[in-house]
Amino acid sequence: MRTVSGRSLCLKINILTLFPEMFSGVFSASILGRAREQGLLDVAFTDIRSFSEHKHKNADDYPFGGGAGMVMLAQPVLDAMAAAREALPGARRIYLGPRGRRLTTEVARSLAREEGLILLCGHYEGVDQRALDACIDEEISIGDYILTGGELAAMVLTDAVCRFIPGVLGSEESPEEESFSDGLLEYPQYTRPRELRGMAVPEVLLNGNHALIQAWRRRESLRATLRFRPDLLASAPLSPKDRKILEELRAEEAENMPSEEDSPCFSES
Ligand code: 4G0
Repeated sequence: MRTVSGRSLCLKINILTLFPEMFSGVFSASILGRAREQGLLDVAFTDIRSFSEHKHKNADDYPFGGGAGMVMLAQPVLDAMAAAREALPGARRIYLGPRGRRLTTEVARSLAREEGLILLCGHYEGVDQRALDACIDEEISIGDYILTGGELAAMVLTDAVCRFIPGVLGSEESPEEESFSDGLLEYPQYTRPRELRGMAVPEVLLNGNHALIQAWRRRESLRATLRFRPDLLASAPLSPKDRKILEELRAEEAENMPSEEDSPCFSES
C-alpha cells in the first residue's frame, strides 16, 4: 500500500444500506474500480436489514403521528452503525439527506483526508430521528432534490471524494486542474481527428506553442464561465489580465447580440 510520511492513504468507507446490491456496478467499473484494485479505496457494506430483530427482518415502520411513507427503524440502524464503527473506529459518520450541508469540491477534498467514512443511506421518508441524533456526525446533501434513497447520493459522494485520494487519478491528471478548482469552468477539449465532418480543431492547439495554448485555454475558461455560470466570477480568483479578457468577451458578446431591428418584438406588422 502507498504511504506518505508514514500514513497510509487508503480511504476506508463503510456504507450502511438496505440495498447493497445497488452499488456493485458503480464501484467495480472505471476509476472507482481501479482505485479499489490498487488498494487506494476500500469500500465495505453493512446490510442494515441483517441487524433487524424482527422475525421478518423489517427495517421500517409507519410514522408516529401519521402521514405518508415509512420511517426506518432506529434499532437496526444503531446496531449496524455500532458494527461499522468497530471496523472503522475513527471514521466520520455521515447521513445522506436533503437537509444536509451541500457537497462541494471543498467538502469532497476535506473528506478525502478523513481516517474513514461511514455513510448512512436512508430510504422511505428517512430514518427515526433518535438514531440520527445518537450516531451521526454530519448530514450531507448532494443537491436540492429528493431521491428515493440515499444510495445514489452515497455513490456520488464516494466518487467525488475518491478523486482527491493521491494516486487515484493518473499522475498527469490533477483534481486541481478540473472545473471549479480554480473557480472557473473548464476550457473545451478536442482529440483526433483534426477535422471531422467539416469541423476543425482550433489551430492554436495543433502547433505546440504551450504559452499560446495556455493563454487560449484561460480565455476559453473565462468565456465558458461568463456564458454558463456568470455567478462563479464573483468569487473566482481573477488577475488583472483575466479582467481585461472578460471585458473583451463581454464586448464580443454584445456585438453578437441581434440588433433591435432584427428582433421580432420590434417588427412593424
Ligand atoms: C432522508 C439524499 C433521506 C430524508 C437522500 C429522504 C436526496 C438526498 C432520504 C428523506 C435522499 C440529497 C425527508 C424525503 C433519502 N434524497 N439531496 N433520499 N426525506 O442528497
